[in-house]
Amino acid sequence: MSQAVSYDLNGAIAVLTISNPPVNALGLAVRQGLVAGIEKAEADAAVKAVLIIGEGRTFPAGADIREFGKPPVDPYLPEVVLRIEACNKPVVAALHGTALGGGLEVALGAHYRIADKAGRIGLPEVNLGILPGAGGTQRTTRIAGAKATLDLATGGKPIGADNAHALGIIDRIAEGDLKEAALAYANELIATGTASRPSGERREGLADEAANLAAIEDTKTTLAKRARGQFAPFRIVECVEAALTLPINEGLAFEREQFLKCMETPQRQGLIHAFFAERTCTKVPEASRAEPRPLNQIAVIGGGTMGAGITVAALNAGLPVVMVERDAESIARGQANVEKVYDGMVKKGRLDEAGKAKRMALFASATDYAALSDVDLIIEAVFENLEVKQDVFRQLDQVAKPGAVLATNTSYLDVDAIANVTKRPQDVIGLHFFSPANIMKLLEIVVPANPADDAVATGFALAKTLKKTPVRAANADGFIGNRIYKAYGLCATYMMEDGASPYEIDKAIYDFGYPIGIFQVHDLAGMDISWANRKRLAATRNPLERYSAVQDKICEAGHFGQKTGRGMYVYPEGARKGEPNPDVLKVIAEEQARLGITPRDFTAEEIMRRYMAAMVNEGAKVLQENVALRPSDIDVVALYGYGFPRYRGGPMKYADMYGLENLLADLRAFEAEDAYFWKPAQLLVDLVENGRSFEDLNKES
Ligand code: TC6
Repeated sequence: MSQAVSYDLNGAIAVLTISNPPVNALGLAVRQGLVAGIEKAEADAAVKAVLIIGEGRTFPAGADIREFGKPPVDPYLPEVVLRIEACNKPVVAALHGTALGGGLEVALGAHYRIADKAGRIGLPEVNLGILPGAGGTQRTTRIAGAKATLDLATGGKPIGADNAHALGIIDRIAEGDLKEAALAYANELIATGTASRPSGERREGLADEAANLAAIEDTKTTLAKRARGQFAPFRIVECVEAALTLPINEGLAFEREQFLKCMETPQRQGLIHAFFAERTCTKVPEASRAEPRPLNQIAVIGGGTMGAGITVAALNAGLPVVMVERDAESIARGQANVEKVYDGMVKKGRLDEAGKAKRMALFASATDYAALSDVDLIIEAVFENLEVKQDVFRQLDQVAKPGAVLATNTSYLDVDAIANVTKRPQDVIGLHFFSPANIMKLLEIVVPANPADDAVATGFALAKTLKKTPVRAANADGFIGNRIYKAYGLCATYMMEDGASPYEIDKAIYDFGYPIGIFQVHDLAGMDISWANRKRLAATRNPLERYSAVQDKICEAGHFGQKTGRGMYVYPEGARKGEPNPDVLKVIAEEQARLGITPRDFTAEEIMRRYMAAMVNEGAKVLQENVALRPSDIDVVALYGYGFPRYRGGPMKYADMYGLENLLADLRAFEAEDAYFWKPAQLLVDLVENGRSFEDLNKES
């Protein structure tokens, strides 16, 4: 037997224990071990039943994702599952932890399933751009019907053992020790002479034809919107449809075909890249050298939108928060901002009053900095102005206990300039939350010049507690995200001035897979914010940088976007979706005339080629300046903070797939019209010269 699957006898039961830490993924050794185990059990007349169980924290959490993209090696998972199902002795699977994807499919190959009460099961393959390709769509449909299968396989979210039991996917819930309960179950099957029961031959799930057809139609409708642009979810629906009509062997063959099609898509590559990228970003040098400091109580300075959002994120995570504001009126407003978020959730049915009360019980407020003397981490979230923030930090330095981590929530400001007003700059970090802070997953952790390792590690620990995705950024203007955003924002503005209308540009971006276009983002965020920023930077702007005044002119007319009912779009009374604003087209035409630009046509393809080239080129500069640790961290920032379509993996992954030499050729072509803006990053030039990719840099990090 392989080491990955051990074989033991317990009375008349052959126990196959899978051991492949950390998550018992179904790599080659496990697959071989399972087949060998079943064959050995079949060959032994003394064995009357087989038990498959996982060692450690979980039943297999799926196929080994690291094997995808490499040449597949026999035995493939579908064959392993068929071999288990064909066993002439009853096979019981005992599930605990997270029995996901291929793991659940192995369990469905078994004839009976028992699960630990706290166990979770699921078919999350869709999140990786593939589908349950080892019979999951066929067997689940036969047991539990189309709706349950579609919910699991197109939603990708695991469900609890109790729910799975109610659906018939799990036969029994283990009270007490899982292995003991599973052995007792197997012994019961032996004692009662219960035969094996192949899932592929079951028909309970096929009984209600009308409900099954309705589930297919409903899912198609939902996916048209939710899974726009994606490949795998629609193939899953086809597989479930096939399960309703085809004999099992044909259904399995159809599923396999669709699975292989999914494996060949760039979407599969993009999504699997995202899976590993969001795990790798937590691995930073500081956290590998030091343990985080304790995090039992935090404070938030400022009760505006940002402060309230951060507070809600912490309260949701069960972390007590004291909010501090300068006077009674402001703190009342801050608390009201927090409650408003919860009231909105209650109204939408996402939280009940008891849930709100439980969270608010962790909330305290104060108007005196003395209240901060015992907190472990203080997050300053006041107005985005260096002097104001420095003033706050001078006061924090007086009252915070030794060892408290002092964090500034800023999107642009120099964190060292803030840290250095204190006598403990080593305890200061930047935390760039994204708005709304209780929803957005991204947290840039800004590391100033000389931080203590454990202060940085505490930032990462906070992100974990808040269930946020942290990315380490060096202290440089705009950090990672906003700096890159500025570059492709400028690119969009230049295209607008050169002849692509903002509505064509937004449509191209939307069709690429973003939820909304960049000009819609401006309207949503308020155009006055970037206008103020442009005015602030006017005196120091590099004269070589092309400047478009179109959006300034719109702001000068008092049109700031959604909040004023007019911006790049017009918003008829109460509407959230805008319509093209004819005044904007007029301003653009006037600017073109003033600057002597003859507008030209842009195809959607060219728009995106330029947009991506600007994004990736700036990303490469961010890397070469060590502002980001690795290309995949930039991808995580784009995915979690800026709406980049996950199935494309992120801009740097996109660039690798597009070909860095193609991207460099694009930049060189654009450079002829604007040598300053389009100058290729040296890193990109070097990578192309050496035939290397961003993925090579990821591997070295
Ligand atoms: C499938 O099954 C297809 C079947 C059809 C075939 C025909 N493979 O997330 P964590 C690693 S597709 C390889 O930090 P948690 C992970 O990278 C698969 N590696 O832990 C990390 O490594 P690191 C369907 C895997 O407790 C370590 O394990 N299944 C796999 O927060 C710990 O992971 C899924 O999509 C894997 N399958 O969460 C499930 N899974 O330490 C994917 C994890 O080097 N996995 N690793 O960074 C998960 O959702 C979560 O990992 C979890 C555990 C819920 C299992």
